[in-house]
Amino acid sequence: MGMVLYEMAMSPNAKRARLGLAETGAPFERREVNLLAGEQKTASYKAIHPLGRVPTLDDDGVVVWESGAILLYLADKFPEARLMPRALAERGHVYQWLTFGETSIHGYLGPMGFQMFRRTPEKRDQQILERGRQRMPEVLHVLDRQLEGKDYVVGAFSIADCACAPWLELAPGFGIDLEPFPNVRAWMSRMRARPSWDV
Ligand SMILES: N[C@@H](CCC(=O)N[C@@H](CS)C(=O)NCC(=O)O)C(=O)O
Repeated sequence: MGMVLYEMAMSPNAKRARLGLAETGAPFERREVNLLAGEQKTASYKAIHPLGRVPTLDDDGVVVWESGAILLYLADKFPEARLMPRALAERGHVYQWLTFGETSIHGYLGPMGFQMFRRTPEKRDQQILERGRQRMPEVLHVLDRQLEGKDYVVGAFSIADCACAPWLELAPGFGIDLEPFPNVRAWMSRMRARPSWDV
């Protein structure tokens, strides 16, 4: 069977896993789960992801969900893809920024995305949108400082970049200005230029 990624093409969480997969160069099959049609809540899908979310990776019967866990799994499975540095100190930094992508970035942009994509404009919770717009500049400032003088989040490309970039691509559309963060903007351009970005 090989590797199968259950995803929805437009989902930024799925994109994290897809970026990692594409960076390995290994073949994988994509299976679209239509979240808008509720396919993630069917019994057959919940048999592989009990919370009914995307992404899920099925690697020949080894089922892993949570995009961060999928990225870590891929880094372990494909050491030659160099998605994870060898030195322990650098690995510690990858773990930190991977988690930062899941908590600080997704923590604000995820709920904003739900409002923007799953609610009609008049039903959007403005408090959630406002909180994200107020808090994200601090998160972006921290990331911008980290990227000073570096091509990627920890220096060399790693799964930390896969974890942080996909949600930030949506930030301007949510009313978050990236203009004050030149290092973030330059890094996003480098991410977009990688062949994996358009897979
Ligand atoms: N922490 C999870 C979050 C997964 C998640 O929430 N995915 C969204 C799509 S971006 C989803 O499947 N939502 C299901 C739904 O809206 O019913 C991960 O990183 O994999």
